Amino acid sequence: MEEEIKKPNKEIAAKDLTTCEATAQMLDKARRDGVEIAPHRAANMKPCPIGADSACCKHCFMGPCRLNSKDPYGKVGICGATIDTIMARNFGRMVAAGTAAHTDHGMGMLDLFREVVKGNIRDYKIKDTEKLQSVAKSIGIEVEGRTIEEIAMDLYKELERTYTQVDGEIPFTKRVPEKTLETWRKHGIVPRGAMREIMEMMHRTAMGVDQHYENITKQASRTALADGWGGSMVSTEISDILFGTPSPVAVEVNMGVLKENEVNIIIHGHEPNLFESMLASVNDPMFVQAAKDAGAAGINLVGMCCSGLEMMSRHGIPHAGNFSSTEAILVTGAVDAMAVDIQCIQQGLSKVADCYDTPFITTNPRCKIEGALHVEFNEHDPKSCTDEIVIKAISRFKNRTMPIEIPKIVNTGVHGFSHEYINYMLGGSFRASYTPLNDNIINGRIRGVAGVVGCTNPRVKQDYVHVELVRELIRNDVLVIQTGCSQIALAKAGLTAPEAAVLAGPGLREVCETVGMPPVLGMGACVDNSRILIAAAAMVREGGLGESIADLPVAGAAPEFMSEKAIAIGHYFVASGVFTVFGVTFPIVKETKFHKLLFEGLEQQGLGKWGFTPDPHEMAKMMIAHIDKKRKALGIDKARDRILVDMATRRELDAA
Ligand code: MSK
Repeated sequence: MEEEIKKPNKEIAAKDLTTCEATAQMLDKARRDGVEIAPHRAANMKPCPIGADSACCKHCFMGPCRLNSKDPYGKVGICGATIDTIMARNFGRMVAAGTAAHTDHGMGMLDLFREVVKGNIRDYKIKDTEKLQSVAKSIGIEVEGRTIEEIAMDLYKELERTYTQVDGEIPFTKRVPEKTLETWRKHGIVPRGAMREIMEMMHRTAMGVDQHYENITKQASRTALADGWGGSMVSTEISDILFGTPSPVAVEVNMGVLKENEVNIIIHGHEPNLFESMLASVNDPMFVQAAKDAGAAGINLVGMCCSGLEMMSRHGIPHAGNFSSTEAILVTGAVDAMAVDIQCIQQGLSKVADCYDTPFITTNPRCKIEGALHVEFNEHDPKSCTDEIVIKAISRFKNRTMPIEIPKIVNTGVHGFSHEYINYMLGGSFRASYTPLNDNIINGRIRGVAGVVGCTNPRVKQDYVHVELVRELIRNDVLVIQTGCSQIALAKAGLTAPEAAVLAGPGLREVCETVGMPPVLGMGACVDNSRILIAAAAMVREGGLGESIADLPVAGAAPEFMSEKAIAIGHYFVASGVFTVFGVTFPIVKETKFHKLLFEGLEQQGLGKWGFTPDPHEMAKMMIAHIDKKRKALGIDKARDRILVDMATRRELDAA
């Protein structure tokens, strides 16, 4: 799909690289300052067309072998591997890498949980005991008459199986709708343990092992499910138990959250523990006084990317921007320290930070960057790291030499719609349930639900595809749920505010105005896509919308994806039964058997399927058509026709 990728052009104007005005302002400033950031690099780097199509193999050194995507069956690799084998192996390894990232993150959270429960770590504690009990109950752990510590230790032991189990089914398969689970069992794709699935995926894709694209894809599905219903879900649930389950909170988003007269500290990455401890350090009266002594009005802690999403949802901490703005924000000259942990940390940050005298600090032993200062974060003594970050930031503030230019743009929206809160919001505290959501889907006010998630990618205009797609979906009465950098794109566009209900179609607008919710519900970080799976399972359990996730009138999209993690997420949604559309590009050659399998065959097996288009309007059309197809299969398409007639009639009456 090479032709879809933007061709390099050194002269691309900032407004053509991003729809984020603040980032555009900083792109212009960076050019004036002679500093290069990712969108500039992207404009000067033509993607390898064979790699973009996944038509090359470098799994052994008889090659690397390059096949011709214009004539995919015209040649094979030196070992005889066909285009289908090569693409399926590459795809499987992307899924394994993405799954490894989420499961390693989740295992880190579980390690922390174990040490907290054992009393070996005292800086954190179990904050949400109600959630602890409900998660334990959901996987069959007895909670009645037992202490929190007893339940927590049992939960730890049970969830550890998510990673280490060598045979059997991972614990959260108990949450999967029965018919979906039956389909997985039939195809032999129920995950055993994440480590085993990732290991087997890597083995099977080594030279001379699995050379049937269908069999490789099966293992890719099993591996991806070990992420969505395993590593990612454990991460979300344990983070909620330790740090609190999010509930709606008004949050300021965009670069205007930086304050010229305060010490600005940015935390970027994915794990919530570093950020939670930063919060404690910046509120330490000793540091507040030190900042004042340095001439600052205070210390301003803000988040970016998914670390930021974790903290905005739980604490209302301001969020400065998504992935494609992480270098650009340093160009403001106002960042007194940027500390990072893991994932989506661009190496280029180190050089840009250096240009603006900003301390750039890595904190995690799994992520060191040449040129960055490393201050290791250790949960047994978290403050020694976070205090040092604050000291460095105050010192930089005191010695600021760089001219400061902060884009004066701030958008306010409501975020923090956890599965638990949606349940409560719709059903009320006495009858918390998904019944009103299902009823409104059945009666047609809400046409369906779309998960719009994922990264931004400098190969396309930042935020544009996310925002256009979501506008089109809500205009067509599709309720949108969000995570990751996409959520920040929509927050900057003002669509996460309840007032955005006016942009929705008549049915969705009515529901939003009745409940007081925005038409776009932000659910958290990219690891929190597991909340969407839990919500989908709850919709099936509630009844009236079929028996499996594949029956639901729902669809998913990652319109500007860039990460292997996104491929893993996309594939666990597909394997769970969801039609999932990606933008930018897709690592596959059309008119091949592997393409047919991903884009059609998996659906025929009772799973979901992949879709691709870089165009947001086409993407919306594909998703809505799929939702309508599912409505028809459920026999609820007529209800929606009636709603539309009702509204037209109502409008005529209004006009009369
Ligand atoms: S941070 S994986 S750019 S969503 Fe989770 Fe954003 Fe994508 Fe990274």
